[in-house]
Amino acid sequence: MNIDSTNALLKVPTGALQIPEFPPADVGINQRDIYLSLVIPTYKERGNIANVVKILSQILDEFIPGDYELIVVDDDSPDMTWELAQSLTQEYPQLQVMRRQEERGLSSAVIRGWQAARGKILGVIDGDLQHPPEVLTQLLTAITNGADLAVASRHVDGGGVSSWSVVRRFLSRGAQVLGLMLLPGVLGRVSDPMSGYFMVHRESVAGATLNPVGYKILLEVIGRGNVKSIAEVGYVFCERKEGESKVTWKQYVDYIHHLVRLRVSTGKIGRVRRKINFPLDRFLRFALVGLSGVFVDMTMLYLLSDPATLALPLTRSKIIAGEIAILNNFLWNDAWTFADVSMRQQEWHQRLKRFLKFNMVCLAGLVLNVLVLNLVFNYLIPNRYIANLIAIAIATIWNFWVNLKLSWRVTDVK
Ligand SMILES: Nc1nc2c(ncn2[C@@H]2O[C@H](COP(=O)(O)OP(=O)(O)O)[C@@H](O)[C@H]2O)c(=O)[nH]1
Ligand SMILES: [Mg+2]
Repeated sequence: MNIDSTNALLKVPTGALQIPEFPPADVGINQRDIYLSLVIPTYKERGNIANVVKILSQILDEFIPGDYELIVVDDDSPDMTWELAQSLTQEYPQLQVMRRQEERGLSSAVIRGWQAARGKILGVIDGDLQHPPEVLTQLLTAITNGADLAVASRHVDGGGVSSWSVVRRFLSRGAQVLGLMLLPGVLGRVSDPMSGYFMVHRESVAGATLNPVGYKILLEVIGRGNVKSIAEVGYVFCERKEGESKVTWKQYVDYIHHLVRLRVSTGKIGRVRRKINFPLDRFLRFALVGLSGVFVDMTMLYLLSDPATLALPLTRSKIIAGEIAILNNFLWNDAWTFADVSMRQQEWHQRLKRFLKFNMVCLAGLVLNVLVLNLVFNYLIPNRYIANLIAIAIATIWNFWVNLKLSWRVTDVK
């Protein structure tokens, strides 16, 4: 009998990046719960993947035979890593492969893999053999001994980096110090918060919506999960033999973005934010667009009314300049601040309607601006610049709030 034992590709989970409390019913080759699900995120690891699967399988077959699965999550690598990995599933039935075509990025790849996992323990290891596979058994032992989270660390006894340049060592440590200042409650709990090699109990992360940017998934797990006890195991970050690192400057920028986002959404600030439920990200984008409008307005005013240029009358120039600034702001807000909403209503008449509403709201905002300026200046603070700042702030909030409720609102309800 010729049974094809190749696993089908795993379906890519969609929606929020949230780990379910129990394994989803429709995953994988067999429905039985298992102990460990180890995710291997890959991008262009064709030269490594076969070796990685072979070594990991050897170790785990010996340590927890039949009680684990390997999940390769490949972001549609141009070198077809996913295809090669898929061809290995005949020989390694505990291996499953997910090919992502819609999403990208290391952290979300790991979470998508965990979402499809059957294991009680969720783990991650790089697919390039820089994480020494033999440390797996120590991590598993630490978990069995009661840790919620076991992290392979370069900065405890037995740990280190083998071939990093001075620059990369410096950046890595700098990133850690910055993180410690911004998020001591998260980064202070482990010696190597940048580690991408760890295992965690499903129940410690289930239910939390993870929201990572870039590379540092462990920060999310500690910051948003419910991790009580942490164990660390030293390891030496090995040299890469095949393929190349995908770390670029973007990862450092992403990292800072990630820290700030975690800072704002967890802890005290996060609790207050959730209570008042204010869309801060959106507001900041709106305010930034508003600032760009000031420059447009100023430039237009100069071009139209300055004696050195067109020398039109001031009021007429200001009306035109103001209107162009409003148009500028509308276009940016439509394409960026409220992109999620406008994407669902792209027809021209819908756009025009939004623009007209935006225009009206901004004009009303201008009236409000003048009113507040007069009130504050005459009755509260007799300093015209401070009064103006307050007036601008109030008008901006007004503009934002009314536009949020009125202009960028999904009106086509099915
Ligand atoms: N799925 C997926 N994997 C990625 C992505 N970027 C990196 N990886 C994988 O994540 C692991 C670590 O990446 P690497 O570039 O080696 O980082 P470094 O070891 O810190 O230099 C490797 O297995 C990569 O193939 C990505 O965008 N998507
Ligand atoms: Mg690597």
